[in-house]
Amino acid sequence: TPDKHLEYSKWKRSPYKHQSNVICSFLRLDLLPAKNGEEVTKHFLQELLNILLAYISKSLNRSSKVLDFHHPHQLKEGLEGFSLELQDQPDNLEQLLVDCQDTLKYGVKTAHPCFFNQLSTGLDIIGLAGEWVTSTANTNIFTYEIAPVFILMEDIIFKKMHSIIGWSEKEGDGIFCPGGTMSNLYSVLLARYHFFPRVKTAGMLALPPLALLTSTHSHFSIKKSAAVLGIGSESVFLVKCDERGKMIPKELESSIRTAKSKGLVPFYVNATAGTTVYGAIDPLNDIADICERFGLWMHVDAAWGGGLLLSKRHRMKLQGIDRASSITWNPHKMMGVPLQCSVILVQKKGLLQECNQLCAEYLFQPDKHYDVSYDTGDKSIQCGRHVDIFKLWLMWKAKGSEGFESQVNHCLENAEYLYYKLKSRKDFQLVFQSQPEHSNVCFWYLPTSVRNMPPGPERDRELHMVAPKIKAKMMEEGMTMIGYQPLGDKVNFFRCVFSNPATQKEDVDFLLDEITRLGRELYS
Ligand code: ABU
Repeated sequence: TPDKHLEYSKWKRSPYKHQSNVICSFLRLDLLPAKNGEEVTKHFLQELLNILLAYISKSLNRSSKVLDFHHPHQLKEGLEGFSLELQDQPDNLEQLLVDCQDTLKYGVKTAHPCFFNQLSTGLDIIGLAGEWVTSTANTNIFTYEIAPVFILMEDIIFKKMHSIIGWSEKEGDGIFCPGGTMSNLYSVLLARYHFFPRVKTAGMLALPPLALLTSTHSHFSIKKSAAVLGIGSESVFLVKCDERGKMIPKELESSIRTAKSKGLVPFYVNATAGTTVYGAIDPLNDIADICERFGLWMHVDAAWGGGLLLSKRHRMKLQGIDRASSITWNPHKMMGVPLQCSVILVQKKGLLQECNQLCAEYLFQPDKHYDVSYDTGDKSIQCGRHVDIFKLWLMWKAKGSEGFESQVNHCLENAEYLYYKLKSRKDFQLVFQSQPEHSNVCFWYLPTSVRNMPPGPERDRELHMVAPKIKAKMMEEGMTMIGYQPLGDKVNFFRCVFSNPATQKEDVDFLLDEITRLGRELYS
């Protein structure tokens, strides 16, 4: 109404939170595509941008908290006017802005330099801009018809990645998927189709009893893939690792023989380049030799380790990756691309298409007026797909390959710094003594009481409780965040990972100071 638009000019003059009586009169229906909705839309989005900018600055401010922790029941009950409940009546635009602000307030600032909890950390501003552009374009990436630029960008990025891996120009294909688990699922699906193409139409009846091999330290998604694909998680043979978490090639050979002796048909080996907890990289060339000898599909789960390929200093750790039949690589981890951004790369051209295509006639019409090989959506097991390429492409433009290289090197330097710090301390113990290959550093904090105990089950029981107790207090206070887990015969230990370019050595020092402070408070 004209009155409302008069009021809008008042709103425009000062921040929305002091003008609630004015902005309260605007609702979603005042935004575009409403007639004359441009001004309200512009103002609403500008206010949102202010909220986002304030959040980004706060996330990068070391004196602000990483999180303002509340238990699920507290958030469900509602906090200071922040209610998750939905009503029949629409809320006004001011309330929506406050909801956006509160959503960020009670979330976790994963961009904070002291957030060490996950493999995906940080917030790349160019990547964020890319995600905004992508959301504004709001298209699907199944056909060239509706995503011409994005489809070509995918093609360019795949070629870049193939060449970094060392595949020839004639080789290589790929598809973006929602996360590393899905990328790994594709690898099992493709391997099975490669050896048993009848499975696509005849299903499980076309298959002998199959076996997959992966290491005890590998990601759970390999077992999950076997379960999802009807192969069964019991058909996954877990190959023993050395004390650093690397698959032992001799053990792989013996597991293959064991599977065969049980009447199973091994067809797939997953080698991990960057295990989730230790960051271990399996001996890829040795595994490739074994796969060649036994005629098996070799997949490399480089979800975490793929980023190392961009560093001249570290890429040799992945020697042999070019021999893989398929590779998972998550740019949303080490390369710092905003979530989500994950690919499955396949050496054999055309296999993705053959394995997954169903030629839906309403989408993939063969008689379109352009080169329909660019309608890449039928390579996917999904129909609708989010555009994950643009933020990666834009970041690559902004940094160049060299920018990614220095980012990766910086993260590994932080890991090295933490490793040497821990080595010199009596109140910390490294889980394994050798320098980590990736940016994972695993360690125990040893309160004096535990340090004074002789090795044995009683000490282990005590030590097992240290990390969860410290983590609980750490989350309540909110100044930093780090993960912990048990692994094999090792009781709960901390895992620190570096993928945030904003993290500096002073943040590493702060983490150790915090663990020590909290530990002393809990165990004094
Ligand atoms: N495997 C997905 C990532 C796990 C992590 O951030 O620790």
